[in-house]
Amino acid sequence: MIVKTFCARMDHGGCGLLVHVEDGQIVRVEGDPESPLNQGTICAKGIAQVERLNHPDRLRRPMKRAGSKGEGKWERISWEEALATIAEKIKEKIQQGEERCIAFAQGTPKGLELYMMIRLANILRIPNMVTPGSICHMPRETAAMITCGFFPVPDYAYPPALVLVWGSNLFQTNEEGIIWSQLRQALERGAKLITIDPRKTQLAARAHLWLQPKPGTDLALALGMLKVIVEEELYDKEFVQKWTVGFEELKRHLREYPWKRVSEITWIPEEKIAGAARLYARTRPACIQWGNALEHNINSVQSARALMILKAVTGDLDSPGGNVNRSGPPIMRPGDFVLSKNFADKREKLLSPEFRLAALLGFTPSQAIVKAILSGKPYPIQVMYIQGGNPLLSYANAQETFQALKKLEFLVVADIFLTPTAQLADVVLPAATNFEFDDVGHYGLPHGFILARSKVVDPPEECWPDSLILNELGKKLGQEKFFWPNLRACLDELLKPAGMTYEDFQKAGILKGNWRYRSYEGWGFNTASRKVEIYSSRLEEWGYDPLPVYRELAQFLESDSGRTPRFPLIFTSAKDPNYFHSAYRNIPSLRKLSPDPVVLLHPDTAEKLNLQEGNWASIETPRGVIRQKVALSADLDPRVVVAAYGWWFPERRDLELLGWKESNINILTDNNPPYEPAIGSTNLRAVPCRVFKE
Ligand SMILES: Nc1nc2c(c(=O)[nH]1)N[C@H]1C(S)=C(S)[C@@H](COP(=O)(O)OP(=O)(O)OC[C@H]3O[C@@H](n4cnc5c(=O)[nH]c(N)nc54)[C@H](O)[C@@H]3O)O[C@H]1N2
Ligand SMILES: Nc1nc2c(c(=O)[nH]1)N[C@H]1C(S)=C(S)[C@@H](COP(=O)(O)OP(=O)(O)OC[C@H]3O[C@@H](n4cnc5c(=O)[nH]c(N)nc54)[C@H](O)[C@@H]3O)O[C@H]1N2
Ligand code: SF4
Ligand SMILES: [Mo]
Repeated sequence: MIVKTFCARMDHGGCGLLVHVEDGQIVRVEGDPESPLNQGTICAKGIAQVERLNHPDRLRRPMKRAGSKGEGKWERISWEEALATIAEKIKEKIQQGEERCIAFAQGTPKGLELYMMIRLANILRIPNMVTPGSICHMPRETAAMITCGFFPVPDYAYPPALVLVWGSNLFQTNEEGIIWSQLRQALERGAKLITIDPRKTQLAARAHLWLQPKPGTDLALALGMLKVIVEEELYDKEFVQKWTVGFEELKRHLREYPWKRVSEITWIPEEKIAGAARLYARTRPACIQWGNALEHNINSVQSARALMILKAVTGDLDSPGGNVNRSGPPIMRPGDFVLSKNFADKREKLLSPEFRLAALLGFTPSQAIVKAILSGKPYPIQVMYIQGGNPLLSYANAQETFQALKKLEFLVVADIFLTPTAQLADVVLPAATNFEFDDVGHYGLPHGFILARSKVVDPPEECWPDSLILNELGKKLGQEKFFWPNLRACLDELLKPAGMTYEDFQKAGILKGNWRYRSYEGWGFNTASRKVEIYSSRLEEWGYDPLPVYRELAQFLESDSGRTPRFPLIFTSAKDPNYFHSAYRNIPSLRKLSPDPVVLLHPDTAEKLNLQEGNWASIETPRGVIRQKVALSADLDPRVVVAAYGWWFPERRDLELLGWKESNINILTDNNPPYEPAIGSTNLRAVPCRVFKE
């Protein structure tokens, strides 16, 4: 039997797949040639899903801790007991009037389960919902909303005449479900390419112009490019005049970014900055493909704002081949699904209301939770439920995260494997995963469509979909009226406003909204001024910079006051093409492709450090030391190293929590202030470090 569905959980998903089933087991997965997003392409991770689903180490039944935390002793329990235990803990806090001491946490959102979790939290008036939002997508999304009232996606199909790829490795990450082959097709149809990346990625290698910035200086570069475009009058005068506010203020602001200063900050020659700005502004239509790298420092929101301004002044915002507004299908809105009205005063109750953009979206940055667990301030967090996340590997400052998770009174983790984080839990729940239940892909994403991620096989043994776990937990907590008899009923309700059932949706596969260009022409933009707000009065009102101001990242300066810096190199990172964050190191075919955590060094740097390809090197910051295996790349700036992210060793049962701290990049990162002031991003990249031979 062959079932059509969509890929998920190996990145943000989106490829249409043909899943081959024999005797109730998935035996093979291939790309669906009829799917418009990928047209038959598939990647190594997509193929490897078969190994993941049938993996011998999968969690298959609920368990509770038998020994001390992290000791690795477990006792099998029934779902009845698991749910009753969790409900009891939650009820206890609610009865004490301390529901704020509970936190729900989600890793990368995967599907409907995120919204189900927020729904349950809102019903129970649990304020803190931790997500990677402050360092993933939300800086871009909020910057876009504030500037023009929608999240602009690249219009590859038109196609653009130029694509500016900025801090994105789209060919290997398919960031936010924009499948790489869409960009490749635009390039094949003649689009010019500018890439901004410290690494020579596949995209950089084929770019007309590759700019190699000092990591963490993107905002300065964007301001430098804007200065060229404004001074040389390369912008779309009519659009700027008619549809923007704050252009004159921007002009004045840019005086503070003379080319020379920008060049010194970014390490990019002045002429190259000007060349990129001219090529970008003169080639119309152009779109920007921005990536996650922009969000991994304390300038995250303002960097995204600067890129929004670049999109706007060229006049390509929401026009064909630019970055467009894709309205979604008329299904239940996420805000309604999560019952945000039931907890209207949530913002005031958050741990960190000072991050106003995070509060607006209703999430709590991870460091705020970690600090509250450890310090009890502004109030303690004692109970935590983590779903589909591995904070020991993904949160900044892993040592502190470890201390915090250990200190919790009660920790529940739902995962498909016994990760280092799950090993610290009191109760572990075996999640079913994609292909094992019906789900909606791209729900809540701004791409203007949703995908029917149909179930293909039953989950193994006692694995349950996350959404079902929460649905049943909700009922156990006496909230029957907010939950459903089964997940299909929930999905039908979600689709009802579109006049269809989940079954109808499955037949359609993809459900799009009503897409049109320049939708602002009727009502204007969805901002207070009805224009694109180059100067943001909203940010000003909140006490933030109304125009993007570049700030030095200033990390670990206290330990580098001597004449020869102790931490002379800078590390940055990128996602591994063959894994999803910290997951799937236990999948044989993927491990063969990326066997070790690899740190990339320039050959001259390696020589000075007496390191050779294949040696194990130590990487150190004031937060800690890790080890990774050296590979050389002459394309790197000698002052920069690229470290691997997400590493633990599922096979190393001899190491504490399966080697959670051996090679984990977040042992090196910091979670202390300063933070990005509006959303709470921490510096995960551009971190000063020292590298030495083991
Ligand atoms: N230093 C540094 N830190 C980073 C980043 C970085 O680039 N550098 N990237 C950041 C970004 S962008 C993000 S989004 C976060 C990601 O942070 P996390 O989401 O915490 O990272 P993952 O390793 O993907 O953890 C997801 C877990 O979900 C499990 N899982 C898979 N499918 C399912 C399922 O269906 N149900 C359940 N319950 N579990 C499932 C996997 O086994 C895995 O253990 O990390 C951030 N941290
Ligand atoms: N294979 C794979 N795919 C994934 C994921 C995964 O873990 N693995 N994770 C998913 C998630 S949650 C996310 S958020 C996306 C992220 O996907 P992307 O947006 O592509 O992000 P990254 O791969 O983290 O980094 C992108 C590029 O930024 C470069 N870079 C590093 N530092 C800087 C810098 O300071 N400035 C600039 N301009 N560039 C820099 C890196 O070299 C890299 O090539 O990928 C998604 N897809
Ligand atoms: S590119 Fe992403 S969505 Fe497509 S098959 Fe690979 S992992 Fe799945
Ligand atoms: Mo992410």
